[in-house]
Amino acid sequence: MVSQEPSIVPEHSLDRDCTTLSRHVLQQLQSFSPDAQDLSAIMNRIALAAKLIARRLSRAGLVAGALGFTGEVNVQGESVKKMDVYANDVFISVFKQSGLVCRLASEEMDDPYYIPENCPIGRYTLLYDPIDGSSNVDINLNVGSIFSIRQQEGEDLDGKAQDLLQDGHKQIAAGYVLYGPATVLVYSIGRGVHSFILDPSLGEFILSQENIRIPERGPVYSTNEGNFWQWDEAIRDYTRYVHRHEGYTARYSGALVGDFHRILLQGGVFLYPGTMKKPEGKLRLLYETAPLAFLMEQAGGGLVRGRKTSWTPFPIASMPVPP
Ligand code: AHM
Ligand code: MG
Repeated sequence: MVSQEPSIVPEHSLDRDCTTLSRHVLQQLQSFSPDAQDLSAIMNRIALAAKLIARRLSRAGLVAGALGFTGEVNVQGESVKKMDVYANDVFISVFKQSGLVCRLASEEMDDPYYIPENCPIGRYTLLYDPIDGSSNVDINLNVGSIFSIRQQEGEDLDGKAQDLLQDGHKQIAAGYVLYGPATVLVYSIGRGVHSFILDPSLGEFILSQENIRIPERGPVYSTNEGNFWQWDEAIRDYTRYVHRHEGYTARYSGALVGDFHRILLQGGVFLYPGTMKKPEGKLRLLYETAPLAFLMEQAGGGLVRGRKTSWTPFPIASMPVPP
């Protein structure tokens, strides 16, 4: 019998309405108010930064001076890579032209970067990790960018941006970009978590999944077990438990965004407990943990700071703990 099915499937099937990121933000806010337009424009700028970084990453091995270290050490005490600097500058330059963001603070800068000409109109601050998982850059493995948007509180007259040291619930939006086989942008403005895929032929992020919910259970635990003997006993017990029971598997890429993305979609837990060198853990609250926690809570998961102060906050979801 001859099949009646069409033999050619259109590249963008017509039952898909190709929702772009900026349109989605406006739909979410159900408004064309100035605030909604601002947020939509900010997301658009983040998308532009993501496209520029994705383009650089895709050719980095062919471009002189794109890979390797700069020889500098950043405020976190870590060696800076050339891609860290490039990506950091990309975010600054796309927001310089935006008129919307007055301050940017990033993992790679000692102090916040002010754009004075934007400050009278743009009361938003962007916090970001320009390249998360930098150790993966030189070997063409997945990396990410993480971002968080906060509204400026107070006048910040001393230029110290103290208002940023506030509760993560004050974030008005957060998200990340995963540079993998596809470039994926995941964001939330406090109304669910949504993911977009960059279609390079269109140069647009197109909606791929709306209202993502983390599965209630998942097999993956994601942590750097090379630090096992530096952890608190309670964390070691937890790890022994998953070793001894069936149904769990370890996955760790060395780039938080990639590991988090897997857990968001498939369930599981990510841990970065404190170590001897970093008793508070390695993850940075403003640029990494708070934005990802915002997303995780929006997706129905949770996070735990731990019972001891030496544990870093880490997103946790859907894994049973030892009895
Ligand atoms: P980075 O943003 O400076 O690259 O550091 C953060 C990264 C996370 O992406 C990842 O989870 C962790 O550091 C990996 O650290 P380690 O190599 O100690 O396992
Ligand atoms: Mg990082």
